[in-house]
Amino acid sequence: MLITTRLGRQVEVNADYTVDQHWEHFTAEEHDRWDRLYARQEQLLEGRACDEFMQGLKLLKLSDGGIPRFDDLSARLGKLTGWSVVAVPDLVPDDVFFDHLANRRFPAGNFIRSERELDYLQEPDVFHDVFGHVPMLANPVFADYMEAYGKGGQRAQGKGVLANLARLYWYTVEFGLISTKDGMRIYGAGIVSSKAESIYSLESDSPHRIHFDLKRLMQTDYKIDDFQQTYWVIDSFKELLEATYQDFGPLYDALVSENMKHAPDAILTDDRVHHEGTQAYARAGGRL
Ligand code: HBI
Ligand code: FE
Repeated sequence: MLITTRLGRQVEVNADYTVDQHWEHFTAEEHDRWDRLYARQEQLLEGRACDEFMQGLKLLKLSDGGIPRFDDLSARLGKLTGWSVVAVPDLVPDDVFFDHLANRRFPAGNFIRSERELDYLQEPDVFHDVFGHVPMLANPVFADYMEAYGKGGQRAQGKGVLANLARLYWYTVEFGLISTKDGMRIYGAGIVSSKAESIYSLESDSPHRIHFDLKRLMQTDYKIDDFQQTYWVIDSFKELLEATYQDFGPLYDALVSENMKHAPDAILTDDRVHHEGTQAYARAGGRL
C-alpha cells in the first residue's frame, strides 16, 4: 500500500509498514558514515554503556563494517533471543509499532542521517535504531521486557493511557540508566546513539537522576528535542521486567483517575534520588 509516513514522505509499504531493506541501495559514503559514527560511539561508550550493551555489540558483530544487512543481523539475533530486525521507512503508527514488538520484531528506519545531522536528528534512522536499540535485544531479560512493552501497548490502546506508556518507553528504552557495581552506566538507545548525551547523561550536574518508579515516571512529562532533565535509574534489568509483569489494569485505572502530570524537572518527597540536578542546562535555555 502507498502511505504518507508521519514525517510526510510517500512510500510503498507492506501491510505491516515494512519495506525491503534494499541494502544494495546504500552508497559507499553512507556505509562510511555508519563506520565513523560506530567508531566514535564505541570508543565513547567504553566504561559508560552497561556490560549488556557492549556484549550485544560484540555478539551481533555490528562492527563488521558498513550498515548491517538486516537478514544477517536477524539471523544472529534470532539465535540469541528470537528477535528480528525489519526495515520501515521511518516512524510507524503506534498500533503497528506495538504489534511488531509484541511479536519480537524490531522496526528499524531504513535510511541514515545526513552529514549535516551527524550529531543530532529527531527521526529514528538506521544508526539510532540498529546501533542504539538492537544490542540490548541480544540480552534475554531486556528482550522479554521489550516484548512485554509491545503487549502492554496493545492493551493500553483505547484506555486513554498511551501517553503514559510512551513515557515508560522514553525513560527506559530510550533514556535509561543502570546502577552497577562499577558505577552508573547507560542502556538507553537515545543516549548510546548520541555523542553529546552519552557524556551529559552520566557526567553533567544538571539533570536529576532518580530511581525507577513505574507509576511515577508514567506521570512525568518529557522533552523530545533536547537532553533529558531527569534520567531514571534501575538496579537491574530484572527490576525493569518485573515491574512490567504485573497486571497493568489497576495501574491504568489509577493513572486515569489521578490524571496527574509532573514536570520533567520535578522532585517529589517519595522519590529515591541518586543525584539532585542543578537544572542549570535547562534553565539556561537548553539547545538554543
Ligand atoms: N515507529 N519506527 C518507529 N520507531 C519508534 O520508536 C516508534 C514508532 N512509532 C511509535 C513510537 N515509537 C512511540 O510513539 C510508541 O512507543 C508509543
Ligand atoms: Fe529509539
